[in-house]
Amino acid sequence: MAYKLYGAALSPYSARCRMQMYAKGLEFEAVSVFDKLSPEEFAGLTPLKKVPALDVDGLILPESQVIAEYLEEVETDVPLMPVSAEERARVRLLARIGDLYLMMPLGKLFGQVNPQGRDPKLVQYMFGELDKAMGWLAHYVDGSKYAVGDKLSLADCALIPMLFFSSNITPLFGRECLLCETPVVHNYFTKTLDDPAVGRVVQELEEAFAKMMGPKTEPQKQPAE
Ligand SMILES: N[C@@H](CCC(=O)N[C@@H](CS)C(=O)NCC(=O)O)C(=O)O
Repeated sequence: MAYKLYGAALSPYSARCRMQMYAKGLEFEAVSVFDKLSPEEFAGLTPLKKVPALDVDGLILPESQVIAEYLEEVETDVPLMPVSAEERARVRLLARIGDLYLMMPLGKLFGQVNPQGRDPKLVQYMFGELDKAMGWLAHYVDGSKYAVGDKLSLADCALIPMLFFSSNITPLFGRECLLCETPVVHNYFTKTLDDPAVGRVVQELEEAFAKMMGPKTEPQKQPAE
């Protein structure tokens, strides 16, 4: 099958699909939607107008979770779902906690990054929601290298890009290491970077995030004349 992934470098949902496709060893063409397509062209592909969308020989599938499940069904050589029903349920639960309860406050905080015009009450509320979601993740992850069991799963594909965002956005609000405040999650995030598919995606996200933030001002070594 010929795959084309319509995505965006910084989108955690696109990163979720890339991680799965890297782990499965699937070839695909990556199309950076917001650079390459007009809004009309993208709307012609999917009325949701959201990335990612996967083109499978002309069939366009939107929604990262739907894409993930589709790929699990058709590309079975490297499965990213555990065998037992209990572990499979936990994979789905963790991805769902990420989708519903982690991404909601993160999305709102992303809109508040600029200190000018920031709404402190909204920010405080969203940090409360984020803290709750981190606590729920801590309850359900194994606390080892992978979220569930001893292999990469769809839970890792969903969560790692979201945790990358949590750890990069929150310092802009003065919470220097949000993940360190939840050691089980922090441990999981740092250990899983060893996995080649995880490491590759996190590096891509780091590059895209650095590009978005612009060049850092180097500290002055010499006193100004
Ligand atoms: N539930 C969707 C969320 C996708 C999403 O919100 N993508 C964002 C980028 S991270 C987007 O395309 N935003 C553009 C828009 O909403 O118009 C999924 O899992 O794929």
